[in-house]
Amino acid sequence: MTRIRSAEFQKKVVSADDAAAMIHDGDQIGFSGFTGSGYPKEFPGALARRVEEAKAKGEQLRVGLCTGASTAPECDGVLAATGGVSFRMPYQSDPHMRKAINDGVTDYCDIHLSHSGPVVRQGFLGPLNVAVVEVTAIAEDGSLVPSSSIGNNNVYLDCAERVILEVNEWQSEGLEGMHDVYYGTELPPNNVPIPITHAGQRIGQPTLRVDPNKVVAVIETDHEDRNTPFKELDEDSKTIGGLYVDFLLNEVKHGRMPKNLLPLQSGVGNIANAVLAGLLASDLEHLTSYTEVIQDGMVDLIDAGKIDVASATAFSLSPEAANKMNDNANFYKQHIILRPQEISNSPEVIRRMGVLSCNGMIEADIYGNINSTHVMGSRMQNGIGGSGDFTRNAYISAFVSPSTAKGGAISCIVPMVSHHDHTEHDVMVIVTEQGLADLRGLAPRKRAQVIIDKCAHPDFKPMLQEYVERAAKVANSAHTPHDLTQALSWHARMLATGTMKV
Ligand code: 0RQ
Repeated sequence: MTRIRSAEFQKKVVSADDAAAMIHDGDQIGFSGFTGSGYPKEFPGALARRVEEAKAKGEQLRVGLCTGASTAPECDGVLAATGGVSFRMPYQSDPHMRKAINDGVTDYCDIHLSHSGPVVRQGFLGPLNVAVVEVTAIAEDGSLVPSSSIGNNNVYLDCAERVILEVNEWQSEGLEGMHDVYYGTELPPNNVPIPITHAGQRIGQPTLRVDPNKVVAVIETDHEDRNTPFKELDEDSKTIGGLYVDFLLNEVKHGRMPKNLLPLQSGVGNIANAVLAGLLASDLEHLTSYTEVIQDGMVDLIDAGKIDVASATAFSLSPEAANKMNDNANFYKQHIILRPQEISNSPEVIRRMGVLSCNGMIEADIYGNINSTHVMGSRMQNGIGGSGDFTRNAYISAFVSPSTAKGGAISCIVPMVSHHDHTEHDVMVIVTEQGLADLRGLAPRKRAQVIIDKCAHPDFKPMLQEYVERAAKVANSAHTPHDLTQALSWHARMLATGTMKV
């Protein structure tokens, strides 16, 4: 295969089944993969078959599954469906994996993406037995050309005792040169500043390193990334996108930001994509992005000449945009840099550059606390992902969501969030299709009124208003008034009255 340009690695080519046979019960495995791109395509299915065979014989084969972020049905899905995943970190969005986590079959360690590489390096998760990493090619000197995501691959390749590579011919060879892999991070006390001051700055090398002696298997494949299509933008998403862009333009007008804004971070999903569509419709130019994922809206902005450079760790593209990327990778690599996630999500770099963060949420409370992860406080949806890395360190941190969920049955604005991911101290702006609440400089009681007035759905405003007034009386207008009997029972009461149908 021409993609394996090193004779030493050509000798290690085996089938996925043979590679899966090298896995032992209890192995902790570091997989490549981030938001549906760059995950191994053949190995997980082969390992899932082995788990099923072991179960049929009454034996146990269970492994830990560490990644960059979410993968795809062919990776998270097939493995979780067997019940063979004992541990998962740091972000997932697969229905089988979600079920395994919520059924208590899989222990899920939901940590910030910027922490996920370092905790492995620091040894906090024990030894990493195996790394399974997809690459675009293996160069003559044995260095690895990364594929459509980098994620934690640099860490897993460095730390694993054994390495299995998947060389994927579907990935464009034009990706070579798009990546910037930084090997300057050290553990405290030897860590030094990450020298990035501009989204377009390259500070590392285009390839990943691996000790060839650790490579026990190389698998060949020609399989596309998951590439979920985006939904057609609905009116609410367009309204939210428009409100956020108007807010940014107003910041420029008041001299709080340059004309080309500051580097943009955009979360995953359809609303985040709608925000990017709002930017496309604006007159803004020479924008930059320092984010985690490049989604369709970002590619459109590059095509329109509106974004000069976008830095991320992965693609998360529709099938059409993925094909366009593959066909034109040589063009896009002039505008896109993919980095390890400990760099794309580095709090230090995000704070230094003044990144503008914009992420989705499950619910916000009237004081500005955000729940990004748990439906009804208990059921894990996806995970915190990179939202905390960006929110805590952003120049302006925003959350976007429709004001209601489940066809209008649930208010996404509540008296007290049922799970805390981002506290009121970190959240500056909340946007729903009803309006935008700018919380900067506001004390809690003022924040409550602004959030109810601007963001709550009219169906739920009276209940929330009544709550605020009752809380003020019960708590004698204390700093952050709550009536705990009402606040803590809000979700349960909604369920009981049938207003919520979760
Ligand atoms: O459930 O699929 O069963 O219908 O939650 O909601 O509306 O599809 O929203 O795709 O925009 O995701 C916070 C999950 C939003 C996402 C979250 C139910 C709703 C639906 C999903 P169904 P939608 P989105 C960078 C940043 C954390 C990670 C992050 C996320 C399901 O944005 O994972 O930001 N964020 N990373 O019906 C009960 C409510 C609800 C509710 C929604 N109030 N109560 N159910 N739902 N609101 C990227 C990375 O980190 C990789």
